[in-house]
Amino acid sequence: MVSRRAVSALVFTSAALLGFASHSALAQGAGELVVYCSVQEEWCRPMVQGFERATGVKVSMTRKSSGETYAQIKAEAANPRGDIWWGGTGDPHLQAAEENLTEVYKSAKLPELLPSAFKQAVQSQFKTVGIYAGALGFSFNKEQLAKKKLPEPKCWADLAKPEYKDEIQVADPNSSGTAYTMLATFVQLWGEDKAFAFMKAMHKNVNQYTKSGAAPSRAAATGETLIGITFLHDAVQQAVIGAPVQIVAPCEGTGFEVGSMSIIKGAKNLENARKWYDWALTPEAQKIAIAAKSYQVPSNKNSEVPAESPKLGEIKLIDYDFAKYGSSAERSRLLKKWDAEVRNAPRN
Ligand code: S7P
Repeated sequence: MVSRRAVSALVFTSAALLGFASHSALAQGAGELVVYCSVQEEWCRPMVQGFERATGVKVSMTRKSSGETYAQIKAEAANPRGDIWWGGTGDPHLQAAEENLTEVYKSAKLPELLPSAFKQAVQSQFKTVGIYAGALGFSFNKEQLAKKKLPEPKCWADLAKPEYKDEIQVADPNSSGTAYTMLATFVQLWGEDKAFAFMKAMHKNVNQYTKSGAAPSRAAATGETLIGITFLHDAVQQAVIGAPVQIVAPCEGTGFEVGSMSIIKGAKNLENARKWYDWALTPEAQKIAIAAKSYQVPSNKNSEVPAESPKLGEIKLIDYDFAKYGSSAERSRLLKKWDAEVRNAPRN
């Protein structure tokens, strides 16, 4: 037989344990954040450290390319694991917004943003927002070019010429936001038929479709490939560290990205996701890019623009239609068509 004293001691201990458990669960809930980061790892890490220092929140971060992160958020929709998706090209963020995979949030920081970043928020009914911008282009290794006695490529059209056989690297637009920006840029520059004919011709010159969008600029820097198609700021990063690369804003004009951020629908740490969102739009947080050698143009009007950033005002930019090319139907259709007609086309 169990005594009354033993029973009440048991009840007290269980209550205390329960109280402790729920307290630590609460403390955990108040103190954590899961970030899906789609810029380069070198920038993701100091952002995490900066936020942890500023707020005391414990962050776990995973780095993946834009298209991959979009696919992961979609796959996890029934049981979201991430809280905030920070960085990566705007099109897949817009697609996620349309598919209701991300949360509405109107940060008090919105009035401080450049028009293109604010427009991204309005366009998505405040489910995403611009955090930086950058133009697309390519870079080539000057030493390799001289060694191979090849002419300098200056235009997109040059990249389909037979003299550059096996000399070009670009990412796969399924995984990479950069490469999807390229695909959508060609369609907007020339119309769909001509764009696909061009990509099929250029396919013969592509030595590798990488997973990550910035990888081809690193490969051009080391001479692993002659030409790498990337955002210009990714090529600048290589030039700044002394790589023998020439950076080209193509003569026909080019597309650009509004790199974006979204809170994931069903985020378990919603308050901390909002904290990150507000903080990431401040000039203090955006300045972290400079130390990380990331030369996008930051979205807060008061942020310092790195001296190394490509001057977007001096580049011939197309009027990129983010609403159309970030729409679920169009992005899915174009990727499917690219797989069927370009990726699997013969290379000889
Ligand atoms: O390196 C920075 C950057 O170019 O990477 C992002 C990019 O989408 C991530 O790489 P993927 O192309 O592999 O998706 C850009 O948003 C960003 O400017």
